[in-house]
This record gives sequence, C-alpha cells and structure tokens, in this order.
Amino acid sequence: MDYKNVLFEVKENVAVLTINRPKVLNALNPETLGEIEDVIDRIYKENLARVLVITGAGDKAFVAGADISEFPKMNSLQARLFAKKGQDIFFKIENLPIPTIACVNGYALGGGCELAMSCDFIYASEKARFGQPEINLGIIPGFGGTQRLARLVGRAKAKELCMRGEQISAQEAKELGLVAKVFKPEELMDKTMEVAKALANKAAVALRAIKEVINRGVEVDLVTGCALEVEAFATSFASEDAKEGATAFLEKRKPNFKGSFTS
Ligand code: CO8
Repeated sequence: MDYKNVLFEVKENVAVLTINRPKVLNALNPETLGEIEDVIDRIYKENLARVLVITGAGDKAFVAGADISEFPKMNSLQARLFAKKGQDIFFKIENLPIPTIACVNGYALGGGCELAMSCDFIYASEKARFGQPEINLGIIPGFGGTQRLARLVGRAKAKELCMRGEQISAQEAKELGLVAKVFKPEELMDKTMEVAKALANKAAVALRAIKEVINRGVEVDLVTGCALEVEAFATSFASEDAKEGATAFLEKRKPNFKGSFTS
C-alpha cells in the first residue's frame, strides 16, 4: 500500500509511524485510519520491528482528533462504523506484542489523545496539550477515550475531562499519570528514540509478557491477575534471553539478548 497520510520507517529495529497531515493538524480521516491499520498489520505479520514509536508531523500537533470535516457527510450508522474502525485499530496497537511509545509533540485531542492512550506509554513535549473536547461538538469520545482515560487517571478525573472538554498541559497530564515523561520540544524525539532503541535490545519474550500481563491483569481481580503473571513468568523464564540474562550476570558481563520470540 502506498501511504498518503502517514510516514513509516524502520531503523535499528525501531519502527516510527508519523501521522502526516500537518495542514489539518494530523486529523484522522478514514483513509488515514486505514493506513495506520496497514502499518500495524505489517509490523505484526512481518515481524518488522521490536519497538514502535507513533508521532505527528510538524511542530504543532500529534493528532488533533478525528477529521471533523468528515462529520457532516456521515449519518449515525456511518459514524458508528467510523468509531468502531478506530476502536478496532487502537486495540490492534494496544495488543501489538512489542512496546509502543506515543511521542506527543503537540495537540493530542479527541482521537489523538485516544491514539496516544492506546500506546504503552506517552512521552510528551512541554508544549503538548491533551484533552477530550468532543463534548464541545455535542458528541462523546468514540475511539475508546472514555474507557482508557478512566482506567489511566481514574473515573472522576476522566469524567471531569470529558464533561468539561478542556485541554490540559503536558505537565498536568504527567501529574495525572497520563504522561510518563515530559521533555523540551527539541529533545523529545531524540530522548524517545534513545528509550526505544534501549527497549529494542531488551529481552523480547519478557517485554511481551510484561505488556500482556499488565494489559490483561488490570481488567481482572488480583488473584486472577497474579495467576496470569505466574504463567507468563514461567514462559519468560524458559526463553533463550532468560538463560543469557542469568549467565551474563554470573559471568559479570553485559547480556547479549537475541530478542527472539521463541521460548
Ligand atoms: N478535524 C479537521 N480539521 C482540523 C481538526 C480536526 N480535528 N483540527 C484542526 N483542524 C484544521 C483546522 O480546521 C484548520 O484548517 P484551516 O487552516 O483549513 O482552517 C487547521 O487544522 C489549523 O487549525 P486551527 O486554525 O484551528 O489552529 P489553532 O491553532 O487555532 O487551534 C486547535 C488548534 C485548538 C487544535 C483547534 O484546531 C481545534 O480545536 N481542533 C479541533 C479539536 C477537536 O475538537 N478534536 C476532537 C475531534 S472529534 C474526535 O476526535 C472524536 C473521535 C471519535 C470519532 C468517531 C467518528 C465519528
């Protein structure tokens, strides 16, 4: 597939997906969502990378939401399909078996905030702005925002953010636990890539297990979550990288993880 709305490259096992519609602050129309899905499917099926970074083109926006110019063309059923398509794609991102980092360089509003929340964690520029402003359009978030936001920042704060529809700064988002780290705008990409490359050299089976167990574990009770953990622990313990990790420690050298998914 030729991409018109996104850029995609893989370097040193780190894939970078850039939403590339800067004239409309990288708003997500159905075509852009389709291209994002194609990239995610390729990463998964072709095992293209060990880490994925998602960012936005230009210096103003990560993604300013779903493309509002599409709304007047849609009836309720079409809007439902669009929302469902977005949700399905964001689940694919959430379930990718590799670490994903949202590198939020500017506005992350509506669908943009929802895209960022489907990643494992968010690194943001000091000038990034977050919010679910759909209420100001007379609608509600449709790409999973009410659900992921409530899980990340708690019910009451999620309700306040969705009901008031106001933007918050990167620093406020960090205080809420939505953002993991805040960087100066000119440092954001380099710092994100530094972490992404470090993750690409860690034990892949263990990374996948951490992701799956935390994602699934927060949805269930503690006993069930710990049962998931003990099984995933056993899988990681049986991996080639686990043998290398312990051997390297005992031999007082740095581990040379292969990053293979085989256990
Ligand atoms: N959709 C389409 N175009 C957009 C969007 C958007 N979400 N955001 C910005 N643009 C366009 C503007 O129309 C403008 O275009 P033009 O130059 O042709 O006039 C250009 O981008 C630059 O934007 P502004 O001039 O508005 O820039 P400002 O710096 O003045 O303001 C803001 C920046 C605050 C980000 C402002 O653009 C804004 O409020 N944007 C809309 C944010 C928003 O409401 N996002 C939520 C959208 S709804 C959503 O995401 C729901 C997801 C689920 C949908 C389910 C499917 C139906």
